[in-house]
Amino acid sequence: MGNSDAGADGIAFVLQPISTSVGSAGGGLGYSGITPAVGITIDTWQNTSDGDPAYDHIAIQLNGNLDHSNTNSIAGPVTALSTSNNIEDGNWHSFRISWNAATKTLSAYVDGSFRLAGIKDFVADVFSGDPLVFWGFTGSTGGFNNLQKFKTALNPAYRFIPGQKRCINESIAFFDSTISFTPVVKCTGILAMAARLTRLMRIPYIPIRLAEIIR
Ligand SMILES: [Ca+2]
Ligand SMILES: [Ca+2]
Repeated sequence: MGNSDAGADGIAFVLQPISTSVGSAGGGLGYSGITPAVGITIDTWQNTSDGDPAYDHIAIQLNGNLDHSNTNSIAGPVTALSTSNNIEDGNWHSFRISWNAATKTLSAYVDGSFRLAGIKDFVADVFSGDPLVFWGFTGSTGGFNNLQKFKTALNPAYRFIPGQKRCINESIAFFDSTISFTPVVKCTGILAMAARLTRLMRIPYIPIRLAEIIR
């Protein structure tokens, strides 16, 4: 999230059905205005107009609406880190999202600590019954900024055959170079394939099925 406590603005993990949607204005984390959508926001700048607390916070917010005081606010805000009010410390932080399709519970963990959960039938209530949506991250900065980055736990890679100089009509060896804090317990079918293609083609969103439990 950068290394300046005076920086801004934050990022959002976003589920949404239209892969080309983009957000607006710095305080919107690149998520503002994207609808329908489910977002887990990590916000490092206090916008009083959104009801932001002074500390760096995490929340679950629907339909690109960053205001914590209306019905699009599902959970939070709480501190993004369980141990500090500041997440802009120059360190990588693990971010785990879990969707339990049976209990309709979306949970978020940072650095291994549970932060918050929201219970809602997102497929029915947000996506009009469509279980196939895209995931990705948005982010923004404004007059105050930070270098905000994310990397995925799923890490496909490829290698050329020794001496190979081109890929047209020649094969490329793909392999899984994923490093995870715990075993990746469910990554099959469309998610696994799309993750590989996404990584290689630099597509910002890949499709997943909300019926699956993400770990
Ligand atoms: Ca903010
Ligand atoms: Ca901060």
